[in-house]
Amino acid sequence: MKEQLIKQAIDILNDNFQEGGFTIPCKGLYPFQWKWDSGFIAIGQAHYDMEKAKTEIATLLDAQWENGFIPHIVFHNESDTYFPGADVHRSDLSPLASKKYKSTGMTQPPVTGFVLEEMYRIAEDKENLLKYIATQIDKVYDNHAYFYTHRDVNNEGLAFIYHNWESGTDNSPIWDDIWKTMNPPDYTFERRDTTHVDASQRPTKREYDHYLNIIEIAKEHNYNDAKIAAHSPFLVLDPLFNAMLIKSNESLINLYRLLGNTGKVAQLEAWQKKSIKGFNDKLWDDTLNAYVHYDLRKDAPIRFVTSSSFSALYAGIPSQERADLLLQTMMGKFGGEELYLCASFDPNSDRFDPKKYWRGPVWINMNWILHNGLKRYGFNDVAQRVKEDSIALIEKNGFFEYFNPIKKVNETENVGYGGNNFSWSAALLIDLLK
Ligand code: 9YW
Repeated sequence: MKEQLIKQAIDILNDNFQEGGFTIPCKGLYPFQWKWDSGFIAIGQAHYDMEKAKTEIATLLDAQWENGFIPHIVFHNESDTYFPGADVHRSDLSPLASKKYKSTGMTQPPVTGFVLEEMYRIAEDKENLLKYIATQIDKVYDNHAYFYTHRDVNNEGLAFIYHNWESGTDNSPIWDDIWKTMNPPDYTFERRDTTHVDASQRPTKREYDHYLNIIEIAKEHNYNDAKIAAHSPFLVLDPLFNAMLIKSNESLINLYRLLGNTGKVAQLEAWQKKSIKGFNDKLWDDTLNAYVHYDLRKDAPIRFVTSSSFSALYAGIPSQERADLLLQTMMGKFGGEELYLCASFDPNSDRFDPKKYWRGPVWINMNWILHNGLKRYGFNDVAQRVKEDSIALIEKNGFFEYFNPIKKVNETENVGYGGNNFSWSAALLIDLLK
């Protein structure tokens, strides 16, 4: 069983690998290179073809902007199966954008630092991999410097996101109250995602109007961060995004030490200290016993529990005492026997929808983060359950993009949703099974 699943996963990744030296997340649905997908994909590739993993990350980092920014999509080709494409995003409006690649002007969770460390963990020839890391690591450092210089408006060690697509959790109910503060035009455009995937599993047209409206505002300001911070209707501190930054800081510190190149370590340690404090001070909710999102526009927390709330475990952010509380919240709300771990949104909330994208389904990349986070704090039984649930969902339904967390429904129907033969589901399953 295990060997068969790994073989299938490798076939999917090889099939999604493109000539330009990157891997698409999913045929038809997502035909370009996505930032955090590439990171997770490289972890899977590292197990069977380290050269491919190296190429994947090098290609992504090659699209870095002059200010250290790394975009969320790199448009390597002219595919028209995806909307909104390069002609909507118009990275050329920024004077700092890559001259070599068209891209978006927004980013995604900064996973690349810890991905390099994961590749090092997996590598058999560690010396050879360190040589490669030496050629890439400063670009990741520059990306972190970008976040601390241009995205930390309150100087509290936390980077803002200005678009829901930057969070990676596109249509989470977390954003619903922000949409109520906006009134975007009823844009005319042709969606492509709903030609690949059942519309009931994707965001609505009205949600897309909001997504496009924020892009238009950012474009009016030529993707200038200070202006975006002043004018974007969406300005959020996201616990997942910042946990990935903190985990990646830790990895950069470890890797620079391994390289014997410690010139940047003091700065990384200073950022790290400030970020961990900022995260615990600002994002912890004493009533919910969980980390939550924070709306910088309203200057108020967004008080819902999501799978992002638990990602802090992976970055070692909570004290053991707080981690215990977090685990209780997770098991109390998400961990019932009738559910697979881990739903993306609080299953007890009336905003929960087990079929709709980031409003409830289980995602394999989140499960991978949670599995590793739970292990870090010694919560081995729950970590094991997250792993077994991930394997069971894929075995039963296939390598889908997301899955219905309700066990009963899984017994009678196929409840893998979104794109099939999905790259990060394949890549991270390989890592979980190894
Ligand atoms: C979109 C590629 C991306 C992921 C995101 C996910 C989805 C794309 O797919 O967004 O057009 O909505 O939400 O996290 O990187 O897999």
